[in-house]
Amino acid sequence: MLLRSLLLLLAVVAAAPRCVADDGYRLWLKYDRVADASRLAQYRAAAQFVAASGGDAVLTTAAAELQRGLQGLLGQAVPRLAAPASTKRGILLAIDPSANVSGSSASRDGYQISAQGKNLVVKGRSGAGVLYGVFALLRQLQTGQSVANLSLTSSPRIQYRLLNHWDNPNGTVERGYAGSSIWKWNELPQRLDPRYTDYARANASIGINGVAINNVNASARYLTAEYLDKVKALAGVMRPYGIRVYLSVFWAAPKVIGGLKTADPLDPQVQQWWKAKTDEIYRAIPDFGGFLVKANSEGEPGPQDYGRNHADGANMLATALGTHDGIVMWRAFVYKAGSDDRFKQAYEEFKPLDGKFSPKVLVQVKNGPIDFQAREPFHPLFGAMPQTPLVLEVQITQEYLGMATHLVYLAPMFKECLDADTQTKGPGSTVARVVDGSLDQHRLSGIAGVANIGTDRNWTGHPMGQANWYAFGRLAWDYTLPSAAIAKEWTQMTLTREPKAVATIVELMDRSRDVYVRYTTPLGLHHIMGQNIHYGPEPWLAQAGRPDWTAVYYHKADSLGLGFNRTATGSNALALYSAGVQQQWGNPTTCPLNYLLWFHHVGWKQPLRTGRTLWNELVTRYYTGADSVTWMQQRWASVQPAVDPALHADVAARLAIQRREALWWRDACVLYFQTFSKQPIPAPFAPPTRTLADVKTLVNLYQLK
Ligand code: BDP
Repeated sequence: MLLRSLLLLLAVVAAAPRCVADDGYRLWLKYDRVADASRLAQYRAAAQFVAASGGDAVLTTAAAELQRGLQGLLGQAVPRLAAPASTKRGILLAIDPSANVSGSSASRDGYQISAQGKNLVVKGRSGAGVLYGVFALLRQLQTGQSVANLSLTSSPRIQYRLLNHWDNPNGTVERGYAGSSIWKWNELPQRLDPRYTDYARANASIGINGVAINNVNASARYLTAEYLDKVKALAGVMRPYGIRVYLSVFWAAPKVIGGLKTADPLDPQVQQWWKAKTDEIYRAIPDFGGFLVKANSEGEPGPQDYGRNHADGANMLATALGTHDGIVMWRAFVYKAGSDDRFKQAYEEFKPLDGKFSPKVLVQVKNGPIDFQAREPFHPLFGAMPQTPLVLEVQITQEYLGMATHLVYLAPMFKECLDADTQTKGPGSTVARVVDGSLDQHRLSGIAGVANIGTDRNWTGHPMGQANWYAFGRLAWDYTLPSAAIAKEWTQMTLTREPKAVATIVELMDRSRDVYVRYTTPLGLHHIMGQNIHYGPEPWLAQAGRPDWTAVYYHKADSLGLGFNRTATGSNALALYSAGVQQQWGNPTTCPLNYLLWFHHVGWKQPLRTGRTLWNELVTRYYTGADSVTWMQQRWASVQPAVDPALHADVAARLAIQRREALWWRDACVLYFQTFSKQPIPAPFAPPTRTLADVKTLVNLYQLK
């Protein structure tokens, strides 16, 4: 009797849904059992087996992932068979190089999902294609879509979809806000942290197919035999997920670890060193992706140290790659001290090199001309180098966007750049079409996101930061997806399926970036953040290592007005854009207000098209921006019943910090700029209750060593 009750008790406990606080580790791949009974029945009927034949490693990953997903979502194990079972309905996985994957490109990564008789078939042009198809199918189930007569085809628009890790050998992450580096160099290659596999799965689920694992401010150490052994071990974890490993390289490595006297790209010994090193890498990692290079930028060495240019450097590495299937991504993030306008630097160095790069080289360009500010106009190099494939680099880690305390959903920002029309080949010459290669018929195309991933249990510090990792991958695959649609699928897979809560969260996410811009850098202000740490406001910063690291260099506030005159009467950086763009942005009455102070020095009392003067508009944006954080808090509070309690509390607490810091930004900027405008705070807003001196002490606190 006792035994029977005990067994009964055990059975009850085992059957009960597991009730653990959601620590965020599972990201959007939760695979919790489907709650809707009719959907569950539909899925169970359609997925009684998984059939896949062949030994392709990525196909094997796909089959295992499908089984894992189905087991969770359906609440029952689904067997894998070598061939379809005639009496049952199931899901067939197959590699078919001629699968009809639609899309603009004939990518090997494309997939097709269709009904075939009573079964569903997921075909890919390669193992990776099948894996992406499986994740697409699982996404259908996770978001509660019907699978009856399912027909989906998709192919990525961009070929190289990379995360860039700014991780250092000592475990720190440059501009990382989610703990330490996930790579445990001291343990590699003997111990493979299970987290590497979970990381690879997450990336594959959103179509990412490459990772540059180390900081662009690179250590030469990664090229030593000792470290290549470790990199090889990581590559082995990534490979079954269709992900290739890339390395950021330190330009002076031939000197530092090679014992040479020079790193001159035209020196035969240097060339030989890189060739031998590259061959050594490919012997260890046959599918090695290639090199990412930051050279002659922010103190890093480069070919200019020897009187050579970026093309000399990049082409030397391309020659070293030889017939290996790898590429060079050469960064265009360069600026020299002493220029009148940093905005123009990269353009001036790179534009003349268009046509001089070897076919294996892509030039990697940040979304905007300065440096990952909360809002930048698109980089003028997009459209200006038609003979060179350009990689778009965006920052997923929120260096200038509130790190891991501010909720800022970045898809709208990424899309703002991708959708921007360079007009270089007439209307419709968008940045996206430059990047995907279609505008200038390039064979290679790439996009890179600087990762926001660390050892925090939930990967990204801010739980909502996961959405930015997710959105980057989805947009890299298909930049036409709307931000809100991506936010919706992420929310449904990650936070809740309750429709009202989903709608609320999506709205909050989709507005969050604009809110952030309003309370930090409205109307086109930029680079007025705290020195070095890049956190909080410091618009009064006038002394730094270089003038273009101060704030006053950029906002140019004086008794007359505010903003950087980049028209012909100023630095004339506007001349770097096509005629159509110049025409619109060059005139303050037609320049979008979001870019106004990027290009114009506007009088404090100048009326804007909102009907307010510049000063009043500025104050209005700072105040309404900060108040919108209260709105975000209220919206978040309203979804409390639908979201995991621990996660809800975590986000609520971070929103409270965000509110405090939005007021910090507001007061700092309004009080500081008021010393120039000499204008009162307009009604209905109440002047800050603290003084500028009070606010300045807060900045100092954040910069305590
Ligand atoms: C800046 C970061 C710096 C990076 C640099 C880069 O502050 O840490 O090294 O970008 O992209 O925004 O190279």
